[in-house]
Amino acid sequence: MRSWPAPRVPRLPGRGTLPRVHDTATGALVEVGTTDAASLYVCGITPYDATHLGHAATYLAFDTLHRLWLDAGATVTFVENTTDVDDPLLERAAATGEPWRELAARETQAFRDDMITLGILPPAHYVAVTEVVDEIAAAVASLLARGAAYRLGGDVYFDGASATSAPGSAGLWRLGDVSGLDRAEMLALSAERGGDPERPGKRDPLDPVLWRGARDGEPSWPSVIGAGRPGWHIECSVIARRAGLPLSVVGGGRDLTFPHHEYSAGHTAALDRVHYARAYVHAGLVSYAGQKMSKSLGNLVLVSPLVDAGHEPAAIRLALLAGHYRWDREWTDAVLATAERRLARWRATPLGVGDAGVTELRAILAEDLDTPGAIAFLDAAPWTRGLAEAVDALLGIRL
Ligand code: 5CA
Ligand code: ZN
Repeated sequence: MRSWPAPRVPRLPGRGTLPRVHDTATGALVEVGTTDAASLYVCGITPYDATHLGHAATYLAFDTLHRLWLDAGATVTFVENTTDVDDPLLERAAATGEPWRELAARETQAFRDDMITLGILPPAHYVAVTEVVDEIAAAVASLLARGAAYRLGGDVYFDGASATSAPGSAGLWRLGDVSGLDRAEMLALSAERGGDPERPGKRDPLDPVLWRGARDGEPSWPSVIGAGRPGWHIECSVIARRAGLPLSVVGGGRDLTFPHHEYSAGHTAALDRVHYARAYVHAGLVSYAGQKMSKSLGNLVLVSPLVDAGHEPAAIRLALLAGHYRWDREWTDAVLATAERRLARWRATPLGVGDAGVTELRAILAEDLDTPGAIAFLDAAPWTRGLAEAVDALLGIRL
C-alpha cells in the first residue's frame, strides 16, 4: 500500500548518541539499534475514525526514536500496518451502512494526511492486512503443522503452551515474558481487548485466535486452511517480518502490551524461531475529559479540526512532546496554549553562530526520548543556528 511523503530532515554535523529506551519486557533502559542499522515496527491504526491526539502522541514518540537513529547514522527500516479488517471496523461499517472497504480506505487516507501534517517520517512499508491474507494463512498453516495451533469449529487458535516448547522455539518465549502479568490480570485484559477467554473448547482460555473461519455477513478469503480472515496478533507478526527479525523495537500504546504484543511475540517465536523484538516500547495513554481518548468512547480530539481551526502543526507537536511518551497524560486546551506561547518565544529568541547546545540536546533525547527534559533545556539555553537545526531534525519543529 502507498505510504506517505517524507518531511525534510536536516543533517546535523557529527553523530548523535544511540538511544536507550524503556523495554517493557525487562523493565530496563536498553540501547537499541546500532549506528549502522535499526528496525522498527509500529502498530498502525484500525481505520474506522480519524487520527486523535492519543494516536498522534504514540506515532510521535516513535518518530522521535526514528529521528534519533537517523542522527546516529543508522539506516532505519520502519514498517507499519493498518488493521483494515477487524471487528470494530466491521461493526462501524454495519452501523453506518458504509461498505467496510470504503470506510477503511477513507480513514487510512485521512491518517496519511494527518501524518503528513504532523511531519511524521513515513514507513518504508505501509501494509494493510487485506494485502497479506495469503501470507498470514500460510503462517497459520505452518503453526498448525508444527503443533503450535489447533482447530476449534471453523477457527484456528494459537496453542500458547505447546508453542513454548516447540522444536526450535524452546526458550524464545513464554507467556508473560513481554507483559510480566499474572494469569488473573491476563484473563481480565483478554476479555477486555478482543479475546474470548469464555469460549468452551479452548486448550487455554487465553489462547488467541489465529484465523477466524468464514461467517455469514463477514468478509472472508479462501485459503489453504479454509475460508476465513486473520486474527489480530498474527497480522502484526507476519507484517513485521518486512523490517527484519528480531526487530530493534516494536512499539505502540501501552494498551497493546497484553494481549497484542505478548502474543505477537509468541507467534513469531513459534513461527520464525526468533525473538520478535529486542525491546518492547510502550507509550502512555492520552486522555481527554478524564478518560482514555478512544474511538469506542467517542471522547476524541482529532488532528485535522485543530489545524483547520488555525492551530499550527508545530504547536500540536510541541504540545504532545511536552509530556514524556511514557506518561499517561491529559490533553487540554491549556496544553496547546502553552505550546503556542513557547513556540512564539523560541521563534523570537536571537540565534548565535555555531553549534552550541546540539550535543546536550542529543544526549538528553537519547535517554529514553526525554522530550520534556529537552524542552526544559531549550527554554533555558542560549540558542545557536546549529541548535535550531537540531530542533528541526530531532523534534521535527521548524522555527
Ligand atoms: N490496529 C491496532 C494495532 S495492530 C490498534 O490498536 N489500532 S488503534 O487504532 O486502536 O490504535 C493505534 C495506536 O494508537 C496503537 O498503538 C494504540 O496503542 C495507540 N492509541 C490508541 N489510543 C491511544 C491513546 N488514547 N493514547 C495514546 N495512544 C493511543
Ligand atoms: Zn499490531
